[in-house]
Amino acid sequence: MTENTPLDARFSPTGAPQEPRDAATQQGRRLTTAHGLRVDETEHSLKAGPRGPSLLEDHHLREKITHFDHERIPERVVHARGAGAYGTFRSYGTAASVTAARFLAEEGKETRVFTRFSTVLGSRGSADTARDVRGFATKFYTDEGTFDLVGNNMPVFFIQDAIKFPDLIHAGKPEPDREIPQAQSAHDTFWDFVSLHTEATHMLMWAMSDRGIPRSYRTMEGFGVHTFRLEAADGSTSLVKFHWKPVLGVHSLVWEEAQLTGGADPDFHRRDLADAIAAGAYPEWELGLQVMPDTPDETFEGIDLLDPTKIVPEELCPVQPVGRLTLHTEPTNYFAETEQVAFHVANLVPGIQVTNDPLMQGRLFSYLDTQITRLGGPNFAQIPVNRPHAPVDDMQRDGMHQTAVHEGRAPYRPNSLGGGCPVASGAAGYVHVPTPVEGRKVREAPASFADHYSQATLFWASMTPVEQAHLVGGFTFELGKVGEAAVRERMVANLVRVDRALAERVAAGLGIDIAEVPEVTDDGSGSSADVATSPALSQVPQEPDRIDARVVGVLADDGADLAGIDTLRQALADQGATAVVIAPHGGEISTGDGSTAVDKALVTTRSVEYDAVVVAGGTAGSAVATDPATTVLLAEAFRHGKAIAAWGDGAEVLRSAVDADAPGVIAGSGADDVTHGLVTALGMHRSWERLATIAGV
Ligand code: HDE
Repeated sequence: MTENTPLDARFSPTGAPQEPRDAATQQGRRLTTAHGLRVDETEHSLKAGPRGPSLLEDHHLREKITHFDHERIPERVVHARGAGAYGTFRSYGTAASVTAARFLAEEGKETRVFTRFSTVLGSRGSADTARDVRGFATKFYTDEGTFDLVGNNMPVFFIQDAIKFPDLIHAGKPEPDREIPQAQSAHDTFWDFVSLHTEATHMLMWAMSDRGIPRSYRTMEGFGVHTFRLEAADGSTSLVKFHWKPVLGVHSLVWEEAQLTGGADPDFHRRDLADAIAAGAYPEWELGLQVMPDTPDETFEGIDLLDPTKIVPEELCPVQPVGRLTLHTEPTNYFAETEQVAFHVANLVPGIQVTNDPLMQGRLFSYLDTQITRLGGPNFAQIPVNRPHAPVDDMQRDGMHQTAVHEGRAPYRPNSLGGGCPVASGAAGYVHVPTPVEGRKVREAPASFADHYSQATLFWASMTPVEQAHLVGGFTFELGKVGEAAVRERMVANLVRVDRALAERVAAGLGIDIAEVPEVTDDGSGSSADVATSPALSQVPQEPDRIDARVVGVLADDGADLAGIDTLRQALADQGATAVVIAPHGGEISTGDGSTAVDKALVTTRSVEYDAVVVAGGTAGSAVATDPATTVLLAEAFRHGKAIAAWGDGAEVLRSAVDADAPGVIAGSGADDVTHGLVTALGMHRSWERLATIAGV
């Protein structure tokens, strides 16, 4: 096939089948243009000399270059970097008592979805593993219209009021004079803003914790953040928070690993999602609801449910599962689908309503508004990925990129010329729950929004010592990149309000004398500290999770125990995980009577691509044992708390690089002896004991 094949083979503007190509045509690289004209590029280049057509006269050239000139569209103003997939949501039917939305209420109901995950700050080409919040947006193509759940992987947000969003993003994006740094919050303007803006403190705890660097989209929780109002078929209402719980557990990278991955594989999360789906290890989440009574003050246990900087601890209101999401189909074309998908918080179906959360209210305006620029006009809902799967019958007409050919002559209502059609659905359609309103309309935050610290303290207190050490590391790294001493000190002063030990440890790392840090006066009244700790906030697993599509690097060389490698490969495959053979050279490694393919040459790989590393037996004294890249690979995997194993004389290779007696390091005489321990260790995600020792806690 020539490079031009896709044009002929796939693009037929009239929908007519393309003529088969004969050998002569292929040699001549004949193309069909968008207008159906044919051009022979070889002829063209021969003729386009001084005596041929002038370049502007050549309409084939103009058409091709003109289209190329317009191939880019604006990237998203936030959440520009992302990856998505199609899937199916299957309802358990358990939500019928709280919502009339059929895709949730009917047991066993299956609804097609598209989900897009994203980072917030980076440009479209930035690295996946930057420390950042992750977007988790799902479009449910329900029978009753499209419902978009446009959430994040953290349950709270930096601000309580939409009007501050441009300030937050201006502070977080690359600084405008030199446009650096890319895709990160570790710079002066971000910390200047958030240190002056104490309502961000709780969210900062999440962002600086391991939640800011997920291992995979597949191992992230998702949250609707705002409180929604659900309405049941009988008209009763409740206040509800949405949660996505990953079936594989919640797991993160460690910070050094995330940074290295940004260089070694900037597409790490995108690749992981696509690889998992391609391998049939379909990512899955349970959708759950926290259901709270719809009281006039819209609070629950003293927590203002309209304050998006507050969680409702799961210990106070358990998350009840209502259905399961399975992502099983990769998009065919990144641009057409993942780039052009347009989510909107106001895409709602009967049974799901918004609340007066002042952050959510601003979002109801922003999404449609930004998409009119990004997607070039008001008709982007006609793009295939955005099209509702329910029938649409409205009076919206014309506009840029209109692809529908509307019939009739009466696109207005009321009409008699169109027989009164379409008929407004009235009570059978989407009806806003009537809510009483009283009082004075003023631009100010309610008193209940003034507590900026108690849940930040709750978060800190709920972490294990290792997770606390990672949090200290996150703050210290980011503030260490801040040039302005006053900003660093102001932030440390805010952290004193969260927890003195946290502030002291960050201050020590920054070389700040905590005694010199000015006292912060509390701008908050009251506290919504409802529980002392919320164990649900910790990510350390209580028991091993599933290891679907986890990747294990197997260091081997010519002469290695190939039968052992096969045993390991099979044991991992049985659990849905993959073994990747790493050797000093590409091609194959062989041993007497057999050989096996090398998946990665040492020079092309780095430890961060593996969840665990194993040294095969039969490698002592071989090139893989003496290659400095092996030592680096093992040392990194060790520092990052990953499971490490070796069998036979592979243990010698291991011992020369790391402390083979440390927790999470497994050795045995044959491959059989290490597989069980390896799978269990992978399920725990890290050796938390080793990480604790490394962190000195
Ligand atoms: Fe967004 N947000 N946002 N946001 N947001 C966008 O919409 C905005 C907020 C979230 O994969 C934009 O089409 C405002 C919270 C996700 O395409 C824009 C405010 C949460 C995505 C926008 C917020 C989110 C976006 C940019 C404060 C979690 C990516 C492009 C009032 C609950 C969706 C676009 C995708 C994208 C505005 C705050 C989640 C500009 C004004 C809180 C997951 O409209």
